[in-house]
Amino acid sequence: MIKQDISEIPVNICYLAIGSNLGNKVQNINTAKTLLEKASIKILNCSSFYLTPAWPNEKYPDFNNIVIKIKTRLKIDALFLQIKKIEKRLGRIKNIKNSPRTCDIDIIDFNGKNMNFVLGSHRLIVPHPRMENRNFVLFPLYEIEKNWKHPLNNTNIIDLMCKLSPKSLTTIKQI
Ligand code: PH2
Ligand code: MG
Ligand code: MG
Repeated sequence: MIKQDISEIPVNICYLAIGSNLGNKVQNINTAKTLLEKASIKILNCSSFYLTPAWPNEKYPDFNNIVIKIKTRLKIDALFLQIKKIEKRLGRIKNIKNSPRTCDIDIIDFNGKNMNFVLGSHRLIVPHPRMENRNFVLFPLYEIEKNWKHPLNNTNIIDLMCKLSPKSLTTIKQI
């Protein structure tokens, strides 16, 4: 068998949103970053932390959220499996939808592609289908990638931010 030279495997550029609203939120997010780096995922850029009310149930603890830009030779399915492993290691348990979680890592954009497929018990849709309405994704993404455009319709990130509700614009705090 001929071994494939690593340099022949294409590099993927991807944006991930990481959130935590349970336990030591900052530490959870930092641990997630360390574990991603250990899994052959290079972090190219990282936003500041943003504090946002839990969506849709504001009675839950506030979230800390960040967005990172990564480079990896992992294909999207392998990346997704790594993400699920890391969420598990951080103590995430499968729970009621949108209930508090120690760590949630979402693939926002993978090579600017549109993808929609089933992986085990998950349906993976990229770009993330609800990102346009989420201040906690758009603000940190804008901080690290001012020229980012939505892969489906080419809308630039400032235009997406302008469409957020007035409340979404005022309840997010950069920390
Ligand atoms: N993630 C959710 C549901 N609600 N709200 C905020 N503010 N931040 C999140 O990361 C978040 C959420 C589902 O993963
Ligand atoms: Mg999420
Ligand atoms: Mg998720």
